[in-house]
Amino acid sequence: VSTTEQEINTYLEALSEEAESPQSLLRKAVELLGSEIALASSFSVEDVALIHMLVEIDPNARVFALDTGRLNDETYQVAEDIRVKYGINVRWYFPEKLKVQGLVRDKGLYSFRESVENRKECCAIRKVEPLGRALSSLKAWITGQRREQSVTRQTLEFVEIDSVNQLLKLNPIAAWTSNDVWDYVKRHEVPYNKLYDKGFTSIGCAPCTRAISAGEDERAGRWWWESPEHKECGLHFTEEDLKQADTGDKT
Ligand code: ADX
Ligand code: SF4
Repeated sequence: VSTTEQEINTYLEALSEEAESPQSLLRKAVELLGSEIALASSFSVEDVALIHMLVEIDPNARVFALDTGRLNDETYQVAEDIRVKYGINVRWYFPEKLKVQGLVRDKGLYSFRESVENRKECCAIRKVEPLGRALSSLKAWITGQRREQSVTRQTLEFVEIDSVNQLLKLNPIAAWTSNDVWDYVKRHEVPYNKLYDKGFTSIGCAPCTRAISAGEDERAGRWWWESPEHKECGLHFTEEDLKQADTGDKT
């Protein structure tokens, strides 16, 4: 599907008016876009809350997930609990096997620890390229990002244009706090990743995620060896980020 600029702008306008609650935005989005919109799920607590909202609106709502090959067992477990409880078919995307084979042959299994550049290379192969394939048949995608999560997300909009991937991006719970998310999940008894009970507050790949201590930032356990302004894996880059990376400002 090729989405024209005009079409994107029309949807942007229509959806921006519906952002007073996550549910109203999702309902309008599903009504307008049907199977051309999908939720990107890492099965974080934010994503499972959104899955619960989405299936209430449309039991056939589309959900996709990127399997980097380095996820925690607890993540597969909650993905399975959610699949069974809500009867959804999750579309899993995997990285190109030749790219992964080449990377680990040339640089080993933990190259991402050696530099920000190597870490971004691993994320590019294991997450960003598969994301491109997942988005190729869509006009919009939904994420569980929140403003509170990090310095890089403070100005997040409910509805924005993803200029890198040329489609719309919806962040229905951008304004929610961590408490809002947990209240929702507990109230509706939505299955969640058991790593949260062990001090994790943000969960990505197993070797790049650790639990945090009291007082630490929510995303402090992600790529903890890097400084906060680097902590995006490329899934949520803007064109501006890509330009800065080219000129060396970001790496
Ligand atoms: S990341 O960019 O640092 O990895 P984060 O874990 O905060 O992102 O997740 C933010 C949102 O990105 C999630 O709510 C989800 O919508 C999407 N996302 C992150 N990782 C994945 C994944 N492996 N598969 C699908 N969507 C993902
Ligand atoms: Fe690779 Fe770590 Fe990025 Fe996962 S989070 S894709 S293991 S660098």
